[in-house]
Amino acid sequence: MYLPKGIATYGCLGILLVFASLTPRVGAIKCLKCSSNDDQNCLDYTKIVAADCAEGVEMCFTSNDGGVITRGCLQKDQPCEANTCKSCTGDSCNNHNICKKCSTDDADCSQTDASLVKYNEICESSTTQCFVQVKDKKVERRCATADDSCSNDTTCKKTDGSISNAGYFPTKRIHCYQCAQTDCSDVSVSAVPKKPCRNYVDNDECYMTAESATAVTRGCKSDDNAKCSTGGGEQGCVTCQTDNCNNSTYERQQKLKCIQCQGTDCYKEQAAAEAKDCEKKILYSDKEACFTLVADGDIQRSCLHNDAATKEKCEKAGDACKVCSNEDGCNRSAESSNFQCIVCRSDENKDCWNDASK
Ligand SMILES: *[C@@H]1O[C@H](CO)[C@@H](O)[C@H](O)[C@H]1NC(C)=O
Ligand SMILES: *[C@@H]1O[C@H](CO)[C@@H](O)[C@H](O)[C@H]1NC(C)=O
Ligand SMILES: *[C@H]1O[C@H](CO)[C@@H](O)[C@H](O)[C@H]1NC(C)=O
Ligand SMILES: CC(=O)N[C@H]1CO[C@H](CO)[C@@H](O)[C@@H]1O
Repeated sequence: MYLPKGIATYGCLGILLVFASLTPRVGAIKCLKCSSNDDQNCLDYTKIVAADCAEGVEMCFTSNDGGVITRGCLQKDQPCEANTCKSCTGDSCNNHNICKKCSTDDADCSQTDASLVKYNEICESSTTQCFVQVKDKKVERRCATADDSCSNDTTCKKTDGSISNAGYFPTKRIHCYQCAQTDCSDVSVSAVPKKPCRNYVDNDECYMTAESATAVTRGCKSDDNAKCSTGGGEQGCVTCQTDNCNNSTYERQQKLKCIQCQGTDCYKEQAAAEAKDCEKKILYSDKEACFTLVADGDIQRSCLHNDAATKEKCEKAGDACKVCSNEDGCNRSAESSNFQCIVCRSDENKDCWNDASK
């Protein structure tokens, strides 16, 4: 058969090229290649597509540099130290799962969501689960081991997927303002941290206590050395059960409105809409309250904290002073005047004219 020289040469080259692309190149493998520095997907191997390594490369690696995760082809002389790097043989073998790791000694493991990159840890394999648990009231996070098992899913979780042990844990735990002394005076002004409590216990509460406007302490009842650990029993301690509820200033504006009246018209039932603001500022530990006091042939309805003398009078009056805090104008119900008539006759008793008390 006759072929022009040129065609024969190109034909041969074409066959060679086809041949080369069909046979695997000796020693070249595919690895996952990425860095979490420029692609967060690198933390999740399922989102990374493997790519060819250069000729001669036989291993892949996943490395951790201060939380920055890098996956790639391990060059011949490239170091891969056991504590920060995992190497492996086989296509796409560097599909290690990534979890958060921090210990019970690190308060931030309990008090933050552990989202900081420094907590990233490379697990043994793609199927290694993430683990988070409460241990001695503190949180621990890491890659799970075969021995880890959870008996209570509130305080222990073993989960699939990358970074699946991040987030506040247990999910439902109270957050409180936590601070002491001057920077603690007004949480709306200074950047007072509001965060989960250091310890995790059931039915925890936030507290606030203060010796003065500049000596305020806020925290969690469960804190080691908490100033208020019994829940309001101690002098000046106020506790509460909702997130960041311990936010009061030393003195605060009252919110409750009270009926405020005195004299004859004050006996009858009052309209709740007539309730007025209680203007005096009260201490953080004072409970807002309205009162109705019937004594000495007079009636007074007002705010309990308006002045110290009235409060004292109300306390001394016992049942004659009714205190309430449940709603605006709660001190509105009718009171019987219960007045007594003085009975006398001036023809029998001269004093009856102008000094009837005798
Ligand atoms: C699980 O732990 C929570 C939180 O400590 C606790 O309230 C609950 O009673 C525990 N449940 C069981 C079944 O032990
Ligand atoms: C204090 O917390 C309550 C809710 O618990 C909220 O309604 C109020 O605005 C907060 N006050 C300040 C000063 O943060
Ligand atoms: C105030 O009014 C409420 C509702 O009318 C009543 O239940 C309560 O006993 C009254 N208390 C005072 C202090 O007047
Ligand atoms: C909303 C609010 O102030 N909640 C509580 C915060 O803490 C103070 C003092 O500890 C309580 O008096 C408040 O009820």
